Amino acid sequence: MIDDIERIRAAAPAAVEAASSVDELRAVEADLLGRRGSLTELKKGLGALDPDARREVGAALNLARGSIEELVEARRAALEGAERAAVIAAERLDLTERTGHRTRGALHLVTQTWDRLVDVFIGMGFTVAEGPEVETDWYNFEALNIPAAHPARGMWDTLYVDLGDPETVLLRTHTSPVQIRVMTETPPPIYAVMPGRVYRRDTADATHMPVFHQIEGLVIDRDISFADMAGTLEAFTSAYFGGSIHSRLRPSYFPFTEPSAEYDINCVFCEGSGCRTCSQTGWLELGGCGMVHPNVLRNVGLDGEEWTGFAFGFGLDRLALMRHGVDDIREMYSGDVRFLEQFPS
Ligand code: FA5
Repeated sequence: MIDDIERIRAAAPAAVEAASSVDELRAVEADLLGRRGSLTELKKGLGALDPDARREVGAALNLARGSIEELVEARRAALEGAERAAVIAAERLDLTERTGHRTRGALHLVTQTWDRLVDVFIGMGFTVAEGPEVETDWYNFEALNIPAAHPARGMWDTLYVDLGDPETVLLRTHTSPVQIRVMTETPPPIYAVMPGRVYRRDTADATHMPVFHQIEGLVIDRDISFADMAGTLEAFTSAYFGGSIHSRLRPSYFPFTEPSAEYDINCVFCEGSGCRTCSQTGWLELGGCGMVHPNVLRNVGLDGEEWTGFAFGFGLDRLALMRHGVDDIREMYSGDVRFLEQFPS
């Protein structure tokens, strides 16, 4: 029996070393030390021995068990360490993948544009107001002289919210409802800009997003004329784009302004000489504007004989594209670090 014990002990290191995973090691351990293992089987023969031999064989069995247990424990620690290291390596996130990574983040281009626009208008004497993104039909349409079933509602593909009566609560399609809120809450004179996020059922393409931003402007005072609006927009254009870019107004239609116009600026890509982006016209359309319609003044309880004013609404994302020469609005929302890094502050 002593020989058998010695044979098992001598073979154990190679068997333990050959186990290449914790599971395999568990099987080897069971073969050697388990309830049906080879050492346990030998132990069952102890009862048949005389007392001296039993003592001698028993001591040899205990020694062999002790040394095999040590081997198994050492191998288990090594295998567990290797398996943990493999998991860590497989799940490793390489945060240093991009060279020249910055230690500090920056505001998104839209936020930077928002702040810059607000700064320009504050410099021109305007205040800043904001309104809710979930609006009622009254603020987004009715009060702006767009009654239910009016064909002009087709100008804005609307996303309705499942609240109250059908088609009474919606995601605002423009920032113009904030005009109504400002006029009902603040007595004139009013000189305010209203930046914000808006929603339309538009398909994303190079110049459109279903969620985008506008900045609304509203002036209500005595003796305000169309010339005041044209002058204000031209002053804004040079302050925001620099002196080489100018604006023009083209006749247009909005139910809440009369007369209405489209606000264009010289194409910033070709500076007016004509290119693919501006369809060879030399001009880029940025928004709408006009004199506040008498019906709108009436809807908010203002006397149209005493007060007149103008309003405008520009695509804020488009202003950002124009100012920075970006030719696809979707780039701004891709979250691609290579794009974002170009606008550090
Ligand atoms: C309006 O939304 C009017 N509320 C503007 C206005 C305000 C007119 C006050 C008169 C007085 P319009 O739908 O044209 O108008 O949108 C204004 C600008 O928002 C567009 O010129 C464009 O620059 C931008 N815009 C419109 N749709 C999108 C879109 N899907 N993605 C990005 N920008 C857009």
